[in-house]
Amino acid sequence: DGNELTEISDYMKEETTTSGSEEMEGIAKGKNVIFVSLESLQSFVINNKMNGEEVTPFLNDLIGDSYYFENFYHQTEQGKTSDSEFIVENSLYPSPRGAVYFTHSSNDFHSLPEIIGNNGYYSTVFHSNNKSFWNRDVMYDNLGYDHFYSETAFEVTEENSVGWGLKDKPFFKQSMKYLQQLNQKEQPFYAKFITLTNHYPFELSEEDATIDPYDSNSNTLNHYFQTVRYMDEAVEEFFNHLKETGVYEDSIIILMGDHYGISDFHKKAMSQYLDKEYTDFQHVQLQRVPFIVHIPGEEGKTFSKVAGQIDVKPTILNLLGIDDSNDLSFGTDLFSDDRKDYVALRDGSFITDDYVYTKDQCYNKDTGELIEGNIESSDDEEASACGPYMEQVNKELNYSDQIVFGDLFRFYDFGDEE
Ligand code: GP9
Ligand code: MN
Repeated sequence: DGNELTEISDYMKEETTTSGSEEMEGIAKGKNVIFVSLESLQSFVINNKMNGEEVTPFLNDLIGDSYYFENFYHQTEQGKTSDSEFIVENSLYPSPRGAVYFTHSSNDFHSLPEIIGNNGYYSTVFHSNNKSFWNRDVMYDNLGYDHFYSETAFEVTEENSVGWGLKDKPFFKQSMKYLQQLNQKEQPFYAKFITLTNHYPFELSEEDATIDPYDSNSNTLNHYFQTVRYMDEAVEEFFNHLKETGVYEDSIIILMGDHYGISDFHKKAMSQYLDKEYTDFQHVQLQRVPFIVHIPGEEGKTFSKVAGQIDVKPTILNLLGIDDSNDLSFGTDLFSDDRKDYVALRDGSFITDDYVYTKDQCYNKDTGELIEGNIESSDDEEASACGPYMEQVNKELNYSDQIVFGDLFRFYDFGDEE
């Protein structure tokens, strides 16, 4: 009923739906938005080397003239890519189990495609997999996407496929004819591209491997570097296509890692590569994924503040100058100073500017050292540092679940004209 919703919407308006940065507001007004979801890309490879070679030379360069958030966390659970999509589209948390894309695909949402659609945007998704994977065809319809270029829109052959399907390079290349059509007929557009090649078990054809594998006891990690590099090259080619066709100038390009690629099953190999002990603290820090906002003509800047996928929707809306003061979100504009100072992971772990909390323990974020003592005691300032956040994070995850499980937005008037 409406009562629980009042409490939740009051909380969201008060605590998690703040006004965006005035400086950045509307900086990309009327521009096309090209959103690239980078499969399994984690931040630890960015600006890092393997066998003495940069793993992601193109992205490293790109970051130099982009806004880059180096402490940006994925917040996905079992719904993997679809969870990352759900979070970005709605600024709500994914489900603690299963995938919202399957379990609640007919809910009322107030999604990014719908909101920008009301502001003249045509929205599309490009992804060369069966359209019903993750129930995307159903959910995309409900979220208000205008078109989904799925597997059937692409020419997929034995030669241009590996692992899960069409390789990223031909995927971007074949997408260009559609993108150019959009560029001629549907401006401004929002186009989400979901890559595929850098997916577990990180298979690659020999001719596509441009760096050697890593050497550790984990075949998964060893090959991860090679498929990450392939994806980096594919994105570079995509940027070249965008420039050659003139789509680049009228667009902003946002790139985001969807979730981790290397699970804690590969602790030993990861700790060898990082040259660090693999602690629970490290595990949380490894949940960082790249978030890059590239606006042609704007200079780059790297931000260290904590951020998460939950913040993407309000950030995009503010960049486009679309008023979202009537929206309800659990994230805040990443360019605003008036923003949330913590990121909640779906399992209840959280990260603040100073602390990392996971598995009932609070860590100093700078040193990674465990803070001894009782988190819930009020007379030990150091030990209780994580305490207040714990309560808020639990409340927030719980509120989000109530919205999703109870389909509560059907009772809320967002004030949009129909
Ligand atoms: C499948 C692709 C990968 O279409 O998005 O899915 P994942 O296993 O990462 O959720
Ligand atoms: Mn994925």
